[in-house]
Amino acid sequence: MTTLLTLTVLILVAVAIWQMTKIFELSQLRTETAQIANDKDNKNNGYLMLVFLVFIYGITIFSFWKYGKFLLPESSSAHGAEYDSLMLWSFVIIFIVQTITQFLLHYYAYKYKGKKGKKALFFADNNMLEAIWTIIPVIVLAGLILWGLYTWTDIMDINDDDDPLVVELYAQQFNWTARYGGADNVLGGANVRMIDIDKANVLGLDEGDSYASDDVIVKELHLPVGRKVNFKFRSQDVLHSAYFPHFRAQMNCVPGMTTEFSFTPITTTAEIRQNPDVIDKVERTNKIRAERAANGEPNSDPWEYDYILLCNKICGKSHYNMQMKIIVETEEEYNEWMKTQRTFGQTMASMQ
Ligand SMILES: [Cu+2]
Repeated sequence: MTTLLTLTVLILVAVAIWQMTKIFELSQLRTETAQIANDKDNKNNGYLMLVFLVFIYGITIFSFWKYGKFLLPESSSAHGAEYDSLMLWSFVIIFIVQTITQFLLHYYAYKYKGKKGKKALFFADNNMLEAIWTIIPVIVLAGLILWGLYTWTDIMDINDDDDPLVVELYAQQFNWTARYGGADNVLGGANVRMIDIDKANVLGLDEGDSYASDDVIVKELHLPVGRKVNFKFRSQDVLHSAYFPHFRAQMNCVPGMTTEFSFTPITTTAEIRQNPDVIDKVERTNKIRAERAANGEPNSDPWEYDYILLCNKICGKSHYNMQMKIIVETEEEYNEWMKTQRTFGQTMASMQ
């Protein structure tokens, strides 16, 4: 990669020097006829336009073929399907429009290439044409924007209907911590000023707040399938962004304020591991890892597919590795897991 970048920079520097020499030459006010394109030059450039057209179509098809398999599997949240179809339709429209317009652009550049004695036609305007290429994009874009607005309003409608599970996600350089409201499903008051490392009060919970004593603080996020989760995000230091790619969700974590997002997981971890795309991805990855293991290279342990929470704001040098595992499970499994967790009150009592 570094070699490629260095090579690109060198080529660009060479092109820049060549262009500067050319500008210098042209500024010498010599009227050299060699600088004016002749029919042969125009013809070559015309053909190059067609070659470039084939190149961009070719590279598009190649990219679909080569990188299509790196896309995320189907969404594991209730709102994700709508989000995905909005995205898909936007891409389909952009793709069709770009295929047609690139063809027109390059084909006409080829067709009307310069020729000695050929004169350009002065064509002022055509109302019909202008109406067509104004009205069609207006209708399509207005449709997409309205659909986007409705989808956005729907996704961002955060309310307490349907008894949502309340979970706080706390971001700091460079890790995540999750906090559940406990038996009462209410988060106790917290503030970074109340952080007390000696007592392991790492999230700054208000020890005097009765709601806080049953809160459960964990480093692995467990969610019951089919239940709405209302997330509250806090950050200790800088801007972070809680990114749940598999659930098509993202929200900024801003120091000094609480932000919110809500979604309902609909597929358990066990179920997504049975998804054909996921099985294929795991197989491919583990094949590479097996080769690594055979060569005694690092990162060679077999990989198991998991949902993951990532940070999507470049927040510092270990940003790339700021992540937390998410496990979506049945309600029974979730309850079993929750029973094994210590409450904040218990942790504080053990520190006395
Ligand atoms: Cu971060």
